[in-house]
Parts: sequence; structure tokens; C-alpha cells
Amino acid sequence: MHADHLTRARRIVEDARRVVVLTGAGVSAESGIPTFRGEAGLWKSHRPEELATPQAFRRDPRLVWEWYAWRRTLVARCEPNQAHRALARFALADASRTTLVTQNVDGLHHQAARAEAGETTAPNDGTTLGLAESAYPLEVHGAIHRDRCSSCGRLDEAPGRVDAESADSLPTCGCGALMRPDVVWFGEALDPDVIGASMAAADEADVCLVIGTSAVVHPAASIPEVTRRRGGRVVEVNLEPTPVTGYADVTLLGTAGSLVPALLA
Ligand code: BV8
Ligand code: ZN
Repeated sequence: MHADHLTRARRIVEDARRVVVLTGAGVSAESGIPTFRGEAGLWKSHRPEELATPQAFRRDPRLVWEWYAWRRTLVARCEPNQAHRALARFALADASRTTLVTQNVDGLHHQAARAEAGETTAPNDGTTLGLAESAYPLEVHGAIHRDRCSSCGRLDEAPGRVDAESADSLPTCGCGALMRPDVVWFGEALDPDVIGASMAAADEADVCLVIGTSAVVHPAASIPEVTRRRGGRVVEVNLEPTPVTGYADVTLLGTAGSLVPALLA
């Protein structure tokens, strides 16, 4: 990766009044969470159509819960890495300037924001006191640690361990319906407020930083295009070229853990 690419990318970020950031599974790879499409990809043992869809949950809720319970245990063991920390510091430095949007459901950006702000979370309800919300990401595909009732929509911010051994031990709501992970599956609509705020931020941004995403899942993958279309710049960080590379002003090839701190320092 040429140093002049990094210099150019740093200048684009420095000159930007407003910044929107879109992250994908690649930003959490160095924290130990396998990406979706990589060699050890999350989908390897299963195909997305098989598990991350409402049809799969209706057909075999136990199998879907088994996969998510495994992922929850994995995520619970992982820590934010230097890329998450640098992004949180960058967002905290100037609250009104940065909007962080993530496709990830692992909550590592939240953890990094709390760590960088030195805030403590209020006891038991999991909310965070007073942190400038700019350091919190818009989670366009939901959050794996939260449960939602598949019928009445009730949320459970701190669900217990899920026993996916048998269909009879799956979590249920007081209304009698099964609880599900509070994530967006393929074929499901995103929360209009969350994707709306993300697109609005992209439409006002002078630069979109695209970090660790294969940019194949829509509508999230169109966020950088929105910034480009309004005349904004696009800076990409990835191990390899993606559909964004074709229209990015700069693509930095390398790991997020090393390039994001260098880009934002
Ligand atoms: C919608 C949550 C409409 C769940 C996820 C045909 C059939 C069915 C649907 C469609 C179709 N064609 C198009 C669609 C729409 C579909 C879609 O886009 N499909 C794609 C596959 C073609 N989209 C949807 O279904 C969306 N909903 O359209 O609804 C609608 C509208 C109104 C009313 C009703 C319905 C919903 C999509 C959300 C799906 N949920 N996740 C869960 O996590 O279990 S998607 C999931 O995959 C992730 O959240 C993420 O978004 C995506 C994975 O992408 P990445 O994050 O980019 O990860 P990936 O592994 O692919 O890439 C990692 C990258 O990092 C790589 O580039 C790699 O090089 C890089 N990297 C690796 N290590 C590092 C690194 N970079 C830097 N440093 C490193 N160390
Ligand atoms: Zn319910």
C-alpha cells in the first residue's frame, strides 16, 4: 500500500466537514469474529438462505437459534480492536461531524465507544449515560445480543443463554410466540428510521469511509454511492477490491486494525 495513498486519504478526511462511516464484518475480523464470505466465513457451515431468513426460522427455529447462540457465545468472547477504538475516538472528538453506520450485529462499536468515553453503563438496563450518541453506530442490521418477540415485537435487551438443544427449550415471549434474535434477515425490511438516518447522513457527507465490507448486501451497500452522487468523496479500507473500489477516490489495501488508526490519527 503506497504511503501517498494514505496521505491523500488523510487529507480527504481532514478537509471533510461531515463524515459518514460504513463498516462491515472486516472491521471485526481482527477481533476474532469470522466474516461472512471469507474462507472461514460464518456462512461456510451454512448458506445465508438456510439460516438468516424468516422462512428458515419458521421452518426450523431450533437450527436458526443454534447458529445464533453459537455466534452470541463467540461474540461475547471478543473485544473491540484498534479499528473500532480509532473510529470511536474519531466520532467522540467532534460529535456533530461523524455518523457511524454498521452492518455488523456484534456490538463491538458500542463497546469501543463506551471504552473510549470511559462511560459506565447504567446498571441492568444496559443503556449508556450521556455519551455523545455520535460515537454509537446506527446498526442497520440489528444487534445479535438483543431478542425480539417474533409476534408482538417486545424487546429483551439482556436475554439469558439460549438452550437450542431442543425446540421446546427455545425462548418464548409472554404472548406465547417464539423470541428471535433482533437482527434483520434476508428479505426483511430494515428499520426505516435507522436506514433513513443512515441515508440522510450519507446524503450530507463530504466523505464516506467504507471499512471492511464486500459491499454486496443492499440497501446498506448503496450508502457510499449516495455520498458519491452528491459530489462527496469515498475512501475504502479493505484487504481486496470490492464493487466500491471502482468509484472510490482512494482504496487503502490492508487490514482495518492497522489502516484505520493511521487514517484517523
Ligand atoms: C431487503 C444480519 C427488502 C443477520 C445481514 C435475492 C433474493 C433475496 C434477497 C435479495 C436478492 N437480491 C437482492 C436481495 C436483497 C438482499 C441482498 O442484498 N442480497 C444480496 C446477498 C444480493 N437484501 C436484503 O434482503 C435486505 N432486505 O432488501 O428487504 C424489503 C423491503 C421492504 C419490505 C420487505 C423487504 C436485508 C439484508 C440484511 C441481511 N442481514 N446480517 C446476521 O448477521 O446474521 S447481512 C450480513 O451480510 C451482514 O450484516 C452484512 O451486511 C453482510 C455481510 O457483508 P460484510 O459485512 O461485507 O461481510 P463479508 O464477509 O461479505 O465481507 C467482509 C469484507 O471485509 C470483505 O470485503 C473482506 O475483504 C474484508 N476484510 C476481511 N478482513 C479484513 C477485511 N477488511 C479489512 N481488514 C480486515 N482485517
Ligand atoms: Zn410477544
